[in-house]
Amino acid sequence: MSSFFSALLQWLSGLFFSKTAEIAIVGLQASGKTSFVNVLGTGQWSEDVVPTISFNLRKVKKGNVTLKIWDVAGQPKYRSLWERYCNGVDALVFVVDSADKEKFETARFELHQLLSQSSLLGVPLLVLGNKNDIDGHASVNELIKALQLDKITNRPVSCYSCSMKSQHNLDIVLQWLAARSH
Ligand SMILES: Nc1nc2c(ncn2[C@@H]2O[C@H](COP(=O)(O)OP(=O)(O)OP(=O)(O)O)[C@@H](O)[C@H]2O)c(=O)[nH]1
Ligand SMILES: [Mg+2]
Repeated sequence: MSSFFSALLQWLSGLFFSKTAEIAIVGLQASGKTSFVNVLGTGQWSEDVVPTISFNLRKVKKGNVTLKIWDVAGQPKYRSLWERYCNGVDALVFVVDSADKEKFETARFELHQLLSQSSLLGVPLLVLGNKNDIDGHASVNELIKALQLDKITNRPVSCYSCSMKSQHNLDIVLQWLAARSH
């Protein structure tokens, strides 16, 4: 009976009290990080996006969940900033252009470099293989292998194939992010 009441209380509090998740989005330049935040915020795809300088902070409200999102620039000169913006977040999102296989090795290096920071120990990781609307894109299994995601053992890791352009799989991505809220 007590578990029934605690489940009921949890359900009611979900209805009336808002929850927040703080998320940092990183990844190489042109992988689609800002496009992702734009699609989440507006529900609309737009080609009209410029390379990020340093970072953008955006708040996106979905139901009773507010996502506070650090959209960090991916060009090489900004990558040393990633750890600073990832510090203290509820989840890390690493976006990869799954159609640009030549960049996988650099993406793998930068991802593992970031995760080796002791300040980020245990923070859940979501890897998004973006641009799956493009022919020849890598599958989830190919991404797991190329980015050596199976070697990450010190945190929960998920990987989805998606497209900001066609909005494919964004519903499960949003569910994953909302589940990090508290
Ligand atoms: N085909 C396709 N193109 C996409 C998709 N998502 C983003 N793009 C394009 O990829 C390019 C880069 O997108 P951005 O969102 O600016 O990439 P970013 O990761 O924020 O780049 P930086 O801010 O430089 O780190 C743009 O021309 C987008 O229109 C997608 O799902 N499919
Ligand atoms: Mg950007």
